[in-house]
Amino acid sequence: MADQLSELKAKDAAVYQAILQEEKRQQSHLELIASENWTSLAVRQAVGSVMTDKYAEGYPGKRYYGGCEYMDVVETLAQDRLREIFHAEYVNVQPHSGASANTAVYFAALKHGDRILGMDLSHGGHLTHGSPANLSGKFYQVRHYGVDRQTERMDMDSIRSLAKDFQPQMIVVGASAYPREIDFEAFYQIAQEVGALVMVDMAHIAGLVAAGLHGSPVGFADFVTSTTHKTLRGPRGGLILSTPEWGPKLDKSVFPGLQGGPLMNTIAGKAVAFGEALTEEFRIYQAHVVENARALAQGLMERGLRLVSGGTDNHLLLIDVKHSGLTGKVAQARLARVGLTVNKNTIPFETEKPTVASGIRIGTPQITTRGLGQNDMAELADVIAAVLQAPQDQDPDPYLARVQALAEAFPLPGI
Ligand code: DSN
Repeated sequence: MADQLSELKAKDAAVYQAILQEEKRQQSHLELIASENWTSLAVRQAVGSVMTDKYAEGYPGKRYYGGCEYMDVVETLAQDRLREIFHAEYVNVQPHSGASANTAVYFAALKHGDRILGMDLSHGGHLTHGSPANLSGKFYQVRHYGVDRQTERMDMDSIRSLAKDFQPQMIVVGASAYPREIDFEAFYQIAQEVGALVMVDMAHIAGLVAAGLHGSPVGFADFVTSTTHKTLRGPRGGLILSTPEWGPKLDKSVFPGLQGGPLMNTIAGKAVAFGEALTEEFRIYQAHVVENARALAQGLMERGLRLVSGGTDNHLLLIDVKHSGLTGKVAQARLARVGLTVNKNTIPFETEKPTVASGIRIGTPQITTRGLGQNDMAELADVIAAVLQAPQDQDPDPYLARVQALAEAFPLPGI
């Protein structure tokens, strides 16, 4: 990478140094943030290209600027590939982020003051699913469903009762810290019973869905949104899938409703990533993501850690570190000292502030992109369990050395 940045090095040493340091940090640490991944060099080259210089407000064939012929080429490629991956009829690749995609759907389908039913943030939901801190919680009346206290899984009967009582205009499905498979068909049936629309935000699991390793929401939702940079392994951004009748409203809601010029360099990167997602190699990669998550979960539980819901069906696990006498904040800091990057996370029926939290969330997408396999999960589980269960004054160096050995054995591809 340093070779490719010679101009930046000469012109802006401060930014160059920060990029180089970040690259070194990513190389030397194992990134276990469940929502992160490592894009291919081809994706990063598209994102870093001259496509960033062009205004292209509008959509392919209907732009407000001249000179958009190659913008149309990349956006059409991104759209066609996205349609093929998820078998969707309507697609929009312009949302700058998952939050923008969700907001665009709300603006297309709801009126100010309508009712939405979404998953509670502390049970694994997302800010844009009706948190009072987010626009979705300010513009709409919100009620939240959570997981069952015993099973720590979604209980469809209690969600049905809640929906019948609240009569939402929209049910929002999807999560950012839920380790179990989501039953989209059951949500769709509930929505049919109460006359609600369904929006599935599949940001975390989009790569698994693309690979057929998690049930698809397409066919069981009026709208499907996602980010492009998590399991899907594309550049940072968002997307929307829907049915053709919603197309005109969604197009207008994204542009000019919510955004101006699309980020055409990012859309070029999305096109490349969507092309990658159509390959057999990608399907095998996703299978390894899930296998690694299961192996890591198993290894951690065997070493005495408590996992929310007792395991995982997808790419992430949620560890209840309160059970080991820690807070999420302390656990995150301890793991950082040995080169493991995780995030503190609230767990169902949380008793701490979100800035402290009782859990940590761990995901396998990025380490799987590096090539770590199931055998390495035993080593990783051993280090994580030892660091979380050791006394406060433990010496981190032996564990740091073990993490560094793994990081060196599996360098990030494409640097
Ligand atoms: N912030 C993302 C995550 O970490 O899951 C969700 O948007």
